[in-house]
Amino acid sequence: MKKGFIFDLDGVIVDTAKYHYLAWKKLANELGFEFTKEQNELFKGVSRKRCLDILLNDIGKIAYSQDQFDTWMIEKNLDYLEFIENMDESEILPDVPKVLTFLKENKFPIALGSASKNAQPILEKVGLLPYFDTIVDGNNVTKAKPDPEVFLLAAKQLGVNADHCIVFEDAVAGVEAANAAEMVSIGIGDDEVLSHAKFNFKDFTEISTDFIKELIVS
Ligand code: G16
Ligand code: MG
Repeated sequence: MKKGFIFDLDGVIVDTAKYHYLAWKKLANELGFEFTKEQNELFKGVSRKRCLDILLNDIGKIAYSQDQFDTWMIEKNLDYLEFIENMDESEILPDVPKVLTFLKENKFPIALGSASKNAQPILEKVGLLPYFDTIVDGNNVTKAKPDPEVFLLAAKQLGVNADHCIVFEDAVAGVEAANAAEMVSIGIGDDEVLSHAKFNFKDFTEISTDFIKELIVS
């Protein structure tokens, strides 16, 4: 049976973490506390709601009403949308198009599996939307990574069995989600952090088409 390929967005295709960081930092500063780049690491692959939970309860340790929580969620996203407004293809991470083109030329189904609710406009901005047969993101799932829901739905929409899917992920929660879905997990980033991935690469410059050919036949 044919293999399917699922890509995470932030940290795999583009580095939107820096824009999420700026928007969360702006909110934290307005609320009177600091938010560091190290703390931003905890937010990678994590849903917007969960990020705000962590920001208010664990980092800021402030009291708030449900109305305030909802307002801050909206405010953070509006700031984030401003930060990503001018994104273009120069922000695609190295050699991502090489891998996408190889898969497309060989007619392998490709899905996005992201926690973000802004995934589709980002793919449009960087010009990669045409590569994707389906997009599953924060708008389509109820359970966040490490739950496998996002990847299982992507496999279903591609018409590929879960155990024939290969997932590229930069977040611990994402690797766990791929493993829970019984997919082949490929960690992109620090192999010590992503030690549960089946294969590890620093970025796509380390991934050869020969490696992908091996995945396809294995
Ligand atoms: C991305 C980021 C997370 C972000 C989440 C939700 O996930 O890694 O930091 O909190 O999306 O994003 P939004 O606020 O745009 O809905 P992924 O799965 O693409 O790495
Ligand atoms: Mg990610």
